[in-house]
Amino acid sequence: HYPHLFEPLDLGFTTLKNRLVMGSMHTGLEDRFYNYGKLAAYFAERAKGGVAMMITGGIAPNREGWLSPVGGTMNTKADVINHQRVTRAAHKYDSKIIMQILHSGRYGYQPFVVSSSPIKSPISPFKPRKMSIKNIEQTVKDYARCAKLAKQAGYDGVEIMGSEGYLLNQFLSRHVNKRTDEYGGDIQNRMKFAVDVVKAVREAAGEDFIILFRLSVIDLVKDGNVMDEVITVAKALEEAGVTIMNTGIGWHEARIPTIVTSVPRAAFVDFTAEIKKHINIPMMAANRINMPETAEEIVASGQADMIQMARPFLADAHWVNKAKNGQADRINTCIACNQACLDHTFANKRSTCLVNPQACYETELVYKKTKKPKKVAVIGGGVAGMSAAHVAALRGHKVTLFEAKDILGGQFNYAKVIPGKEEFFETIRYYINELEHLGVEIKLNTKVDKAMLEKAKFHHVIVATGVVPRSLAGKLEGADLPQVMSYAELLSGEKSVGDTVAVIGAGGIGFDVSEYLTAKHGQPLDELGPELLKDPSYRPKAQSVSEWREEWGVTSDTDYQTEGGLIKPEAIKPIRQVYLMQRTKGRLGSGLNKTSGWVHRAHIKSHGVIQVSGAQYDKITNEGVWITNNQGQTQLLRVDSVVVCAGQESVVELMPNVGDAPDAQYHLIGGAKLAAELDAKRAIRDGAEVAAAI
Ligand code: FMN
Repeated sequence: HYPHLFEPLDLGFTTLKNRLVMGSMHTGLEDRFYNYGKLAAYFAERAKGGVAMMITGGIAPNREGWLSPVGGTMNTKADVINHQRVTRAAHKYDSKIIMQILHSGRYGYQPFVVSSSPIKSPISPFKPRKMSIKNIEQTVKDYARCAKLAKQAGYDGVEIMGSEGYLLNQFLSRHVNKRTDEYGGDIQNRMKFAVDVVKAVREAAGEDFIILFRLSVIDLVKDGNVMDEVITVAKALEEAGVTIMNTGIGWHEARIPTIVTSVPRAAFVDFTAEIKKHINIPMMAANRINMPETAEEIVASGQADMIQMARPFLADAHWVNKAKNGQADRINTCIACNQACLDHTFANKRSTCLVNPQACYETELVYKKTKKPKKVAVIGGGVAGMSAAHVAALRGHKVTLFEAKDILGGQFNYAKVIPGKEEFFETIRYYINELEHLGVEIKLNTKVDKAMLEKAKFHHVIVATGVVPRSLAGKLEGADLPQVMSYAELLSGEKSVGDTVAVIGAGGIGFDVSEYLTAKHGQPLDELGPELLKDPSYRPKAQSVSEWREEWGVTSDTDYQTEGGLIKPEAIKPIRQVYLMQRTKGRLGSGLNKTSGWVHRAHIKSHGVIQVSGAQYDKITNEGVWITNNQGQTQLLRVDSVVVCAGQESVVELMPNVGDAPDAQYHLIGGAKLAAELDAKRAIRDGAEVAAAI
């Protein structure tokens, strides 16, 4: 299986056992010494899973380079001892481990920040101090010392972070670097700092040490480098002593999405391939590569020598072995939602994974084999129920999963048909395969009642009956008209809409529905028909890379001469006129997730969605929706159809009443426990935690 991915790579002084690398992710565990045991367990699990090499989250070479106050360090003997726990764990299971050295420059969330020029970034509150030449020279030494200590700690190498708009990138590109001394001006000068760092690290750490450099192959910002400049830098870095070149895509402040789920798979690989043509060291592709077919294709076609995946290793620690054993359909695929990894990082919380709550909790959320298998009923085949059934069966319990509908997956079946959310299909596929593999008895089209449950004598009943969309019938005049529908009726293909649509409620689902209604690559569900939508193997087609680039304004010319690879985005003609409305005042979508919300807001803006906030809904008639707007005036929005996205309500009929004492133990999880906004992260974790404890 995947012969190119599993061909070893000889680096001269050492060999990588395959071409698969876990990319750098700051999880939050590296910032506190008392968490290094947990960090070691996290890496050990991935090493066991067969990965050839792993890269730690960014560690600052000095205090100025901290990403946040008191971030992870490698400055002292004590640091060396902490890090040894990590390197031993990786080596125990035959994986190489690399420490990333990341100096945040002006992206640091702390007052000591420095940069090439004293220009504040649009995404951070601190204005940097311009680095003096002495300061630069000292920082070069700090990198070298840090690398030397990393070697002492047992790391097989270091990765020097030169992309994503961090310090070295701030020198490499004119976007920030306005210097007139020998570190500014043309590309020879702008790359001097990065080249000096590599030389110093090579000298300090010796020849038998892997040096990766994460190079920004496309900056995606104004005044960013052109491809010729990127190639010049790549060649100079090779010359200076880099062992493997890694790919970085876009600055954090870029207004082009680079890792969210709507970015097509392998969307940037041709830029990596362009660099590879000009250098002689191995080149690694990165970003939004999450399944073995994609990875194999990249290496087989010669676009890159190695594949880095970051979040896919949070989602499934055993990705590599599963691919090797021909079990790709059992991989828990990264759906690039960011909800439990990057969103947590930005909230200063430990990273984990929406589809794998064990990630970074390896020592805390343990699925122990049971000595006393019990009869477990799980009611509801959404992700909460499937997660519970999966973990319970994994532990050896005898599990029956009941689902009232004829399809497993619950709300994820609606999510997967939203343009740009096709990856959600993979989670349903994963669970269905796992449940079958573990011998869970699945009863579709089965509406369970209390009598039936009592008769079957289960030891545990896990109620995961989920939610129903909140209806406005009886609360808003006209809400029962035929052109008014719930998001579920729309996204299951049961009902269709006209050319003008009002969406009531601008939470996550209201945004999703607005995107579905306006995106030109969306599939018309009413044409597909409910039958296909009920087929769990139906995978909606994702946007192509070229369509996506045109929409966002990213060049398709790998030898691009436009700064940062930006081009003018296409002018979008929305396929429908949509009004997206909310009752509260203020900006729409302010409650969306930090790292993906801006992408959704940008979509509805570019697709001409009319945003209405502070609306009071008066009535719906055949003419449209009557509202009182935030100036107190009555207004008619003339629309053909209305989609209600006004939240959901828990379905809890099957929970016993307080005071009843049924034989079985009952547990309530997921949306059935708390409807609020749909929260798959909590649903999956609830399911896993309950099942881990029975
Ligand atoms: N990249 C770095 O170079 N250094 C970091 O410290 C770093 N921290 C990250 C933390 C989290 C929680 C995530 C999700 C990503 C981080 N990244 C970091 C970016 C990843 O290395 C990678 O480029 C990105 O996740 C896209 O690749 P993927 O689709 O394979 O996940």
